Amino acid sequence: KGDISGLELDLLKRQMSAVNLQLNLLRDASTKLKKAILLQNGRSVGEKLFVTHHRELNYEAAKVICANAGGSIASPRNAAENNAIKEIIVQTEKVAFLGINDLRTEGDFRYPSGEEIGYSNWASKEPNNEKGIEDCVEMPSSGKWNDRSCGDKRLVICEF
Ligand code: GMH
Ligand code: CA
Repeated sequence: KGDISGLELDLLKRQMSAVNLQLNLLRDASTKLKKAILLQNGRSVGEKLFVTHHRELNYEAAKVICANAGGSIASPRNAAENNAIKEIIVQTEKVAFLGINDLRTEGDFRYPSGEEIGYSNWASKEPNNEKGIEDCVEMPSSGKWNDRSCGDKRLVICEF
């Protein structure tokens, strides 16, 4: 009792190689899917995948679209992620919304989760909260951020 018999060891080995085979098939399938998605709709950076829905919607609608798809609105956490989003914007020739906003407290920009932002890439003189109604953030082809009204319609880019 406690020792593994030769038969049990044999069974375990066969099970391990079956699992390895399935793992390889899964890896191949996921690599293929990723290539197909990236071709027209997105960019990958590190573990993150940024994918556009190709439509322009207000912030709330964009948030719902991304959440329903199992993701969230694109929120760059570093220069590499910012650049990946910028590339989608250049490719689609549209201006996108980021998930970052100061809806809760004016001037205190946060991720949709409520966490404080640890990276920013504001255009010069931004955020300016023009007319006192700019609580969302848009990214044009420069990759630089501008605060903008959440009611405006911008390209939806989600992150997964
Ligand atoms: C003002 C000016 C512009 C700036 C816009 C923008 C609106 O109109 O300061 O230069 O681009 O605001 O911040 O969101
Ligand atoms: Ca602004």
